[in-house]
Amino acid sequence: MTSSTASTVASPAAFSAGSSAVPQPHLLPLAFGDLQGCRKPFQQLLAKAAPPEGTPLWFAGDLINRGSESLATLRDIIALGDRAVPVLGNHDLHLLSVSAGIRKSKKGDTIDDILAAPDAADLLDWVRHRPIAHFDNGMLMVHAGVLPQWDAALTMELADELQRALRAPNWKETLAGLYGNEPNRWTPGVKGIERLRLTCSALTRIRFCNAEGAMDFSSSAGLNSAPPGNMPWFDVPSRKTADITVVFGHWAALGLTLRDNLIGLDSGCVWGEKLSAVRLAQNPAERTLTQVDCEACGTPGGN
Ligand SMILES: [Mn+2]
Repeated sequence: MTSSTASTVASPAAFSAGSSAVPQPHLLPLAFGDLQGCRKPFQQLLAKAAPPEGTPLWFAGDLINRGSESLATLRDIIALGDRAVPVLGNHDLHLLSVSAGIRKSKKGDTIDDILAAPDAADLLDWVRHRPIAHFDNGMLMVHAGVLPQWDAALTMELADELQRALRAPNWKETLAGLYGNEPNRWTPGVKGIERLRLTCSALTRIRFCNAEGAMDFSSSAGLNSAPPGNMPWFDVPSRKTADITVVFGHWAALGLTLRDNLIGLDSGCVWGEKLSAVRLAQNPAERTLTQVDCEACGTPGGN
């Protein structure tokens, strides 16, 4: 699984390789935390990190919502072409659900500019066709987390089932069936919409679960707020993804979390804290962190 790319330094040719829309797979990806429509911090962070031209740019989901520039941020990501590798987060799915009449817009949502755009149908179509999980070179990226019984292969298999269902003609019916907290634990025999809902809950919503991997959604606060008998999903003993590096966002109250096999990127930009990006070297010692301060991006009082 290990390749020489972990120590590859951008060659001079990478800087003159032509269009920035052409991904250069030999370059280490640069992974961003939840943008949530915070366009200026994103642009500042991209300029500060200054990745070589063609560097794959990974996004841990929740590209939009709650920040002040959802539409412009979404357009920025789409304009990156194949360089951009986003996975879907709960806010991205919420956008699709509101557009489809499955859910109502909530106080604090900032997705109206997307829904009212003249090309809204194209934008929403782009969002709906993004992956739920991405695995490359020993790095697994999901928005929220994974269940302890899932290894990388099973995670990708389940994510693929969900993304195929969201691309099928009856996608609205699927999307409407993804909401709810049950089932909250993995059983290999779970089928149909319950299987898709479980996959969606884990990959886009999980924070805490118990030692058996039963998810508890009652707390979205920090590590000290674990419901009784629960722990962060990544601290479950014998978690089957412990031998790879899991890259995720979603958990702003957790803050930036860097371990050898874990990269938690949501450092609360939309809450006025920081936006983070990490260069995804396989060797933890070669990873580099870049951050910018965020201010006046979120709209905690609603819109
Ligand atoms: Mn989220």
